Amino acid sequence: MNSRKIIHIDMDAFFAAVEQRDHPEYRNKPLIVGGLPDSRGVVATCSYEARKFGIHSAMPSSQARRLCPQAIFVKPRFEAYKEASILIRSTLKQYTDLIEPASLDEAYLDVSQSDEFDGSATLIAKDIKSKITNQTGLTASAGISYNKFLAKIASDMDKPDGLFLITPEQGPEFVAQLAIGKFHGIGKATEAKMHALGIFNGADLKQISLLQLQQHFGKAGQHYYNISRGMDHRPVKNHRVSKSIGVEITFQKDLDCLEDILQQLQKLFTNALTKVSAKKMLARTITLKIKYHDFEQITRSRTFNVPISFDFANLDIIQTLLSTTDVRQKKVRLLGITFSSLEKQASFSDYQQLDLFNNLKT
Ligand code: TTP
Ligand code: MG
Repeated sequence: MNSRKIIHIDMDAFFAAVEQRDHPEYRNKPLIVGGLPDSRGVVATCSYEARKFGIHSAMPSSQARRLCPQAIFVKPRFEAYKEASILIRSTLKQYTDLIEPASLDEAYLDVSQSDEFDGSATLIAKDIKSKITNQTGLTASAGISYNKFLAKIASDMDKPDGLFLITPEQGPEFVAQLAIGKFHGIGKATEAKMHALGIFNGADLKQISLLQLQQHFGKAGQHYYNISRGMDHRPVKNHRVSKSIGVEITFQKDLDCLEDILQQLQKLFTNALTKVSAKKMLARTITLKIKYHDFEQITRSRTFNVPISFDFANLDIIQTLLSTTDVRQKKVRLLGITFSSLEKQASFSDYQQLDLFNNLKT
């Protein structure tokens, strides 16, 4: 079997690195981004200079200050991180379409089909790293391996500014010595459960039968069985954002009554907009599609300056769109409503980590 070539890119001390880039006075200093120490806030992340003091993400900021009184504390500037993240993603897109963003500061790439650098994933990763640094002024670490599980672990091995390869030959041995708490996807609760079962590293995990793993861990059992052998078949999935979302309906009997047509279109409007909002998207363009009984097909669009919402006077919009069609003269076989010019509803909705800031009092 030909093995895949997966690269995992993870930015170094991401929020803190953006702050140090934008504020030279913070460079080479212990810097903490998150809640301020006199609030009940927590550390979102900290510079590598601060990590030497034992400070890490999710630690109460007050504790961080005790560990390092001279540390500089700053509040997060999410828009700046989002901007950097967009720039990083556009850089990654220059290498392959098969990119799976995992958070604002990390992504998987499948470069199995890439023939750049004679197909060397390590050289591609090196090039990605230097391009990211040129374009954003930030450093990234890259992990290279034959699956996502190992690529993710590899990107953590040589941080910051790291480059680490785990080959198919090294994979199983690498996993065998790895402490169970270092397995990505095994959280604190599962780690404790594994310890109670006498599982402390990959080699211990490999000793447990698939059946037993399934009994103890349910559906995840198969995944644990696989990763203890250095195997992970999950594909790199690019959540390609659809350019449009719509619904259409073909009638058994052609419509010739304007009232019926209006009623159908209002229903389609609601159904299509429900789909848009279920995807946590907003749309500014609406397109009406009509296929007449003679199979002639037309579309009519309108774009608004603001997102189209359920409160919109949809009947007015529909009537405007219909006004330059032949619905009064010709019978209608199919109607469709599509929304486009889509954007994400909330700029950070894909970013669950930020829950940590819920109790941020400043
Ligand atoms: P990470 O990649 O986990 O951390 P990092 O980039 O700061 O440091 P490194 O990868 O070099 O170890 O997370 C990316 C960003 O996500 C981080 O800069 C801040 C944010 N974050 C939180 O807000 N809360 C958290 O608990 C974690 C882990 C990260
Ligand atoms: Mg990171």
